[in-house]
Amino acid sequence: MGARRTRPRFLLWAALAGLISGAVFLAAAELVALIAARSASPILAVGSFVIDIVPQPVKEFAITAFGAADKIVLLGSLGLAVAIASAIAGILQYLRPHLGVAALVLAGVLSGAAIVTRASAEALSFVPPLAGTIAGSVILIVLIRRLQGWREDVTSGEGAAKGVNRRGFLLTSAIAGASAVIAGVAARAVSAATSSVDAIRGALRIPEPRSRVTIPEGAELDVDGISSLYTPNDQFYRVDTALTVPTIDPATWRLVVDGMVDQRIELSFDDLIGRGLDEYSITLTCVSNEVGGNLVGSARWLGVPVRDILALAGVQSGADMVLSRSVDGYTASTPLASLTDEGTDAILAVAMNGEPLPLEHGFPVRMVVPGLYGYVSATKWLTELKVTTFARDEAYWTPRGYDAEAPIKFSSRVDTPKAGAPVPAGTVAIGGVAWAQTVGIDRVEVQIDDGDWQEATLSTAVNVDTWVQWFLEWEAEPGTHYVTVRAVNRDGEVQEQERAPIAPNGSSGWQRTLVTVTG
Ligand SMILES: Nc1nc2c(c(=O)[nH]1)N[C@H]1C(S)=C(S)[C@@H](COP(=O)(O)O)O[C@H]1N2
Ligand SMILES: [Mo]
Repeated sequence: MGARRTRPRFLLWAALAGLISGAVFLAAAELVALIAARSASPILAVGSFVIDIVPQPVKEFAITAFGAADKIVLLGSLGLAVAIASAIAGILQYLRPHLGVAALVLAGVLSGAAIVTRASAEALSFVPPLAGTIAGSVILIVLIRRLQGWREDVTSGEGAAKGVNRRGFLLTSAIAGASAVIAGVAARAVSAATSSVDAIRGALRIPEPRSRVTIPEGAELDVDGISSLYTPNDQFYRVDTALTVPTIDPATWRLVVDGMVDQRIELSFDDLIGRGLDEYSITLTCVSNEVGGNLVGSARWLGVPVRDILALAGVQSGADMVLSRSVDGYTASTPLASLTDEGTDAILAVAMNGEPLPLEHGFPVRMVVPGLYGYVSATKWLTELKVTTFARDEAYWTPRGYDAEAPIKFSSRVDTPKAGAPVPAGTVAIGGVAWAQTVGIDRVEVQIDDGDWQEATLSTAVNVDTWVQWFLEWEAEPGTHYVTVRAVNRDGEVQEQERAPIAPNGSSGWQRTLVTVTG
């Protein structure tokens, strides 16, 4: 075999060496992160960075196409990109010594920059990417040296019999590769399992509220296929930019109220719940909810009015906005009036449907504001309320294509029959939910094909901030039929018919479903 013909094969081995060095880089960083700085995982930091910089239409597409799996898809793509880049680094190092190491150093610097600029950065956050860079580079240098030795053995014809370099390369590759996979996976698993916040949450006892929401007779209809009045926590939609769920110990949690206030204050979790909790029933809606979509859910929350907490600090005149901030750096801009008006139940919530907030839904404290889309009001893992002005401060989504202020557009949804699920002819219940937070639903109307609008039966409203259920009995005849639904709110306004996309301030339009009735 001549030197030229062996080359492609060695390039492949070099790519493998690169891949293994990349794996060692990540595994070493994860291991060191366990000790030095839990939040400083290069792959997660780069993932979070990508989430923050991807253009708004791409993000929208990801939420629509992958739903709750969007983060897994992101991590998978990132893993693939890292694998390709590592393989290239291996080939570079083989062709031009130092070039591959330079690529790893660059990866270390870039991921290090992503880590130390995150809101959750700690003093030692630079250590894990540094450790990864060193470990990855050492392995890359050793493996490529062995590989070059192997190639010389082959081309010179000497040593080939002994095969020292070949065996050395293969053995080092196998050991380094296997150790990296085992150590990397174990470090992640340990990190997840020992984030003791799960256990702390399990042991946390939230005091009984001073008041409970009265659920009136008839608040929940007995019709198959309609969303329940309250959405179980494990079925509640989740939307956020957090690649991994922030873990906050309530014992160390602090809420800072600052900005345009008479005095900056800091509250502990006990300070907050010690003020006394009340129960609130509020339907949350995401601006990304399409007509007929499921990014909306209802819960009973225990919380403290935001206005009471703001009053402790003393809001100064001239302020018109509260910028709420999450531990992960996320921010929302809420009009001051939506928080302070006596008529609105804007709260700092600590419990959801009878248990402490689930970690994914903002444990230990989040905001919930009736009538405003989640992105401008419902900050999870809350750490700061900054009293300010719209002129001075901007929230996370504002430079990313969404309005700074965004009241919920009232809407209605068909839950049953489901589009694409044929129903037998005869009496069919058409039903769903409708919401008009802060105003209330007056009625829901249904149109079959081009027929007259018929008024649906409503459940008894718990309050104006909670969705109502609705249904209409229909004598369905065989064939295909269009079912259209619209709501009328208690101000007498009819739901907007004209379709609008979710950006910049929420979708609108009447939901129209095609129902197949079998004979
Ligand atoms: N920290 C943080 N809070 C956040 C978000 C976020 O990305 N980060 N997303 C907001 C958006 S867009 C919505 S719709 C609601 C969703 O709350 P849920 O996930 O509990 O349903 O949370 C809001 N609070
Ligand atoms: Mo949202």
